[in-house]
Amino acid sequence: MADFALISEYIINGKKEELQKAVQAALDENVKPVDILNKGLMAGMDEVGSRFQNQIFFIPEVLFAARSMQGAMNILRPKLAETGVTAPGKIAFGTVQGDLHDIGKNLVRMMVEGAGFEVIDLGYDVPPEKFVESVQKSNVDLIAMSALLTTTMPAMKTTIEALEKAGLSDKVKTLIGGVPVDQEYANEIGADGYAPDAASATDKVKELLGM
Ligand code: B1M
Repeated sequence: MADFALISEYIINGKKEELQKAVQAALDENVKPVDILNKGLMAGMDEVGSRFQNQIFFIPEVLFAARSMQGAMNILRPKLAETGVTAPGKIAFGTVQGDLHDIGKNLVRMMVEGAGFEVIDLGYDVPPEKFVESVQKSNVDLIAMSALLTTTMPAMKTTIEALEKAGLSDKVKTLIGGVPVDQEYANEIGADGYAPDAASATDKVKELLGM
């Protein structure tokens, strides 16, 4: 009998090796991969998000949890694919053009990936055309942009304009985040959403993709 509560505990406490063993043991017992994902891993990540929002957890705890989640997903992903379970959406992440800060973007990406979404990481200093290309070639559902500098915030607007120019505005949602931006700025540049931190970014992604 799979111990989903234990799997969740390992995520919450960032115990990557123990988690991988528990996930493998559950698979060996023929537990459905989708149940391991939803009842064990996701439940754990939801708790991590909630503790982060309530300031019980801070960045290091979230990073450990996210790394554990990634380790578990490396084992689980092929099994999920075999059983026809697909990710609920594809998100392209990038720190906008001119900006080299990627720690926050990586944290947000790990949390969103932990929530079961397929992610493409375009890296940092990402020009608008690379975001556009990710929609055209990889069919992403949401563009997630990060900026840490007041001087690079305008690149978010330029990216949204580039998506509009390419006729992709109806096809893809946009989410922005990072210290210098806020909801007001998101409204000003026509972004579909803004999130202040990694946990709320995951909730916002779900909301924007209609979940
Ligand atoms: Co830079 N830097 N930096 N820096 N740096 C800041 C941002 C700064 C505030 C420091 C300061 O002056 N007090 C300042 C910006 C001032 C401003 O524009 N108003 C600054 C500056 C000026 C610079 C340089 C210009 C310095 C220079 O060379 N003169 C230069 C610029 C380089 C460039 O980008 N072109 C520079 C360089 C660097 C390093 C390369 C040395 C390094 C980055 C390394 C890296 O990322 N790989 C660096 C760092 C580390 C910082 C600080 C110290 C920390 C940033 C960080 O990683 N925070 C930062 C000061 C600070 O914030 N205390 C600073 C931790 C991270 C987890 O938080 O990124 O905020 P954060 O992400 C949060 C939220 O913002 C949000 O969720 C995350 C997790 O909760 N979030 C999103 C982020 N992206 C999101 C996306 C979303 C949703 C939420 O949806 C898509």
